[in-house]
Amino acid sequence: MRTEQPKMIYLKDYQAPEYLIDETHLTFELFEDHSLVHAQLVMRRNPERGPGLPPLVLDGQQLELLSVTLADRELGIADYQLTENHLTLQPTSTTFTVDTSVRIHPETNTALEGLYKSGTMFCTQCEAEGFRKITYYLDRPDVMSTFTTTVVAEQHSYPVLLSNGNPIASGPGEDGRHWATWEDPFKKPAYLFALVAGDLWCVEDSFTTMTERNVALRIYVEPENIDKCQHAMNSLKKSMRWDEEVYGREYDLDIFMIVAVNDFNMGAMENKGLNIFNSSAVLAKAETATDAAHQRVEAIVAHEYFHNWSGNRVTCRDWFQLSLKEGFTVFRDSGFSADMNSATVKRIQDVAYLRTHQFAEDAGPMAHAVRPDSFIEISNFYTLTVYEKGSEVVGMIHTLLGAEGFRKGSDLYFERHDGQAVTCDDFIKAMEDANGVDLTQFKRWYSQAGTPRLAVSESYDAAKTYSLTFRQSCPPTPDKVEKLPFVIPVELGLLDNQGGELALRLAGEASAQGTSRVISVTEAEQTFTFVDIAEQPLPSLLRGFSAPVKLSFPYNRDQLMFLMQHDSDGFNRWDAGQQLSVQVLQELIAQQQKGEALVLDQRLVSALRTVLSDETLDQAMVAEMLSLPSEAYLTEISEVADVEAIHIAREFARKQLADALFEGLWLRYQANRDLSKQTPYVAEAEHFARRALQNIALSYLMLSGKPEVLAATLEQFDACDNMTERLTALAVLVNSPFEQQKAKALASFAEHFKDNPLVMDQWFSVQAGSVLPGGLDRVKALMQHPAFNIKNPNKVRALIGAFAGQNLINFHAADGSGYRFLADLVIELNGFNPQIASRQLAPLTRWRKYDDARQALMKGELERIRGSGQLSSDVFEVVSKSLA
Ligand code: B3K
Ligand code: ZN
Repeated sequence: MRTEQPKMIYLKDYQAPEYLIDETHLTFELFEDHSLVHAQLVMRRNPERGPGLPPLVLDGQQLELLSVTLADRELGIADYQLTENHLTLQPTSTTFTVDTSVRIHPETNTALEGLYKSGTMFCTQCEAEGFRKITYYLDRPDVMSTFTTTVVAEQHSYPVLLSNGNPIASGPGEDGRHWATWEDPFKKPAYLFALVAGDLWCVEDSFTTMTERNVALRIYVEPENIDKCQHAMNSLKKSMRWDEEVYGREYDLDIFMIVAVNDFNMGAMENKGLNIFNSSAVLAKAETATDAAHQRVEAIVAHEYFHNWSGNRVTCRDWFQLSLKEGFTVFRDSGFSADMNSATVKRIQDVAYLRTHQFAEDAGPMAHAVRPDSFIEISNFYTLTVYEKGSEVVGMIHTLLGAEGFRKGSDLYFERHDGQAVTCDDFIKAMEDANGVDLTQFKRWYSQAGTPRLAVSESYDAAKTYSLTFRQSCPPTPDKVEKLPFVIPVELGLLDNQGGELALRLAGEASAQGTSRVISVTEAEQTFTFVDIAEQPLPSLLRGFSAPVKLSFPYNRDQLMFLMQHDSDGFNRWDAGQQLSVQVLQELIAQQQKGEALVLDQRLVSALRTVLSDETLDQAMVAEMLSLPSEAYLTEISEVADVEAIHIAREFARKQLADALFEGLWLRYQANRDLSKQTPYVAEAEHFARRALQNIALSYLMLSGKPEVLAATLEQFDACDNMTERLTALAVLVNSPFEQQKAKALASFAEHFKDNPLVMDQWFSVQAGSVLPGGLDRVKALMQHPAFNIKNPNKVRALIGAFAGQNLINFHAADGSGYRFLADLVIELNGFNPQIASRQLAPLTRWRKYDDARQALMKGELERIRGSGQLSSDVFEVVSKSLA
């Protein structure tokens, strides 16, 4: 544990490195009670930093230094300085080599950063600053080197020895050991280094690239998982083809490997040629993974693969530029998923997620710009803002330049910066240069935090002109109070009273330009006037969610119903439904707060009835439209969130809808369940769609409490051939009053899947999410279950993360018991896995949203964490910013 006080690091202090590393030669000797790392670094003075030979300051943490040699001379203790975080040497010439040997302890590394053990295998996670826990190095992304890595380990336990690049040699060693050497010819920063040693099996395939090169593809897993790799392999091949077709990007090494590990702090990691994945992001087959899990595997495999260009070939200069690779790569993987499935549904899901979670982050104490100006612990900045909002920012560039212009820009970016470590400004510059545009004002999206508001008003006059006035503002965030206007691309259309689309001609234009177009709002207040508009139109604004803003327009409910039916933009049809639901739910919340009887506006019922009976609509769209805004979203849009009223109002609406739409839901349910019975499971869009509708229908139907629904649920639970149907049936039972059937289903599920940790994660999550009273006690009891293990991040996320993040009515219990529980847990996690501890803290940082009593309780728990002893820099940063 550190002894130095955590300190803030600023982007403005960036300086190029004093020294560069051209070649890195590593040898790992892996043993059960320690490992040895021998490093040879071929280095030189960075010419950019001018003459002179300043001290060489290598990063290193938790390393036991055994020897250090500089320019072939072994150094004595007086020749170097060693502190908790650094080894400092004095070079005497502009080029030299440094050799070090260190001892490390992967076998006791519970932080899962650096070299560690997951089960019986050795693996690594180096991004962002984990390599310094492996050897002394310049552990920063602008130091790029070639790597040669030799791994030596006992042959029987570790038959497979992997590292980045291509395998070049291997052979037997002494005492039952063996070795393998890998060479990665592409220069890379240390955060992309990877090593794996274990008893692994692999699924093999191959891919022929656009220039007819043959690439070996391998997915390595523990033997019991060998039957769950095919979906990831298919996803990988599709990703490789898509990146060639859509971005012109070809894979570069002879081999591409994925390894699945059970203990992993996040989803996956794009190490060059050797991606390491959380097993939850690789393994999927019908019987054990849901449709959502299949889609997540496809998206993450693609994301990590796409990083080979957006991240590895062109990397970040410093960690403030993280969104350069992450925002862009999320944008790329979203495009891929949209092409593989329903584009509209993908957009709906991404936007719902952004609006619920990223907007909450933007409104909380950890708010930061897409390119932050400062941080204490970079691990805390792998955020929804850097990833999801970063992707929206790239998406706006795409919207402004069009697909062709964007491609010209990305081609120039990759060509100009191949092999370099660059900045977000370099990305923008390539987009500008390739298109001859000026994006200076647009760049404020990278430097200003907070979610912009866009208030729109209209006026129509007899001269057939229709004006829309946009007023933008952005609330203060911890970094800045005053914000300058953003460039906000607004895609819009105008509907006539038949639902047709009007031709759009702005005043001053010679002719109309289509019926859906993008205008750029660049000023604090700006009016756009359309001419030749024969009747008062209804605007459809921010189509496809063309900018990550909170737009308001005074629609009444009838207008929203009209848009739901007629808008040519599928996303806006859904969004009109969401806005209608929000209005209706907010009315119910107000009734509940006033102690009045709850009365549901029947227009919502009739709107959803129309959707439900529309056989022409994509069933996945129907499912999305039937989903009411979540409690988390209703919280996000509240000034002060009334936990109980939100829950009661939403449950009331669900029950009313279930009763009113029973017939339609039942028909849709049965038709799809029949199809599921007749067709074996297929992981494809059309089947995801019908199961999505089948399952949301079932969850409504169960609210009726009718015996035929209970029977149908039990039938589905028992007889289905896939996890999507089984888990939905289980979740429906768990949230139902049928105690006996629930207990029986939970027990049989656990018995059947007790040896499959990923399925048991789902079993934990379903129960953690149960909104019935007594949630905290259930979670505490489940922590005693033999399948639970607090050292495993997936288990913590499945049980505690799901409870605190999604089960709002139970987590926010008025007595503060949920908060106390979470704080205790964070204090415990802080002791062995700071990254996971800091992540789990997020719900407590949202205290501003709640009533005074809850605020006091939440802050009290944050203070308790702050005073609990030695905090990791991760937890320290979040707690201190939350209390500032
Ligand atoms: N680049 C990694 C994230 C690393 C997180 C380190 N704390 C995964 C990804 O975004 O692809
Ligand atoms: Zn990424």
